[in-house]
Amino acid sequence: MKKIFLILVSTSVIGILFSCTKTDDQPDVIVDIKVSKEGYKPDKIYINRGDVVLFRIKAVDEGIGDDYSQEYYGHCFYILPPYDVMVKNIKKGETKQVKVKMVYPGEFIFTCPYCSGIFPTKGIIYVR
Ligand SMILES: [Cu+2]
Repeated sequence: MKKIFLILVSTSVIGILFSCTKTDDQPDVIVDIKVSKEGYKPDKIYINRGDVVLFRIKAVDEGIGDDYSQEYYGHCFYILPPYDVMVKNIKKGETKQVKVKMVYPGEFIFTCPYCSGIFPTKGIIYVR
């Protein structure tokens, strides 16, 4: 009996540790974001905790470059931990999407790791 309990507890702990906030659930909200060298529009996003959000990120310029033979090109959309959600290499004119269950309350920065050192590609998601 004790053993079964321990197994149950440990598997659920592992489940929590490795649970990803990315999801295949139906979205509650759709958020369209444009990214360019001028930053993200919008750069402030307000979400209700627990909502499944479909982020659709469109790059309106070439970001760090349009040489698609390179490992890094275009823009990114990265929500910092604990979300830790990354959408890489969005080409000019392209829209990429990701669905995230917003389980953690607070303020979370999203950014483009490629170009945020040069351009103001940074924003905040408020989850409450
Ligand atoms: Cu960028």
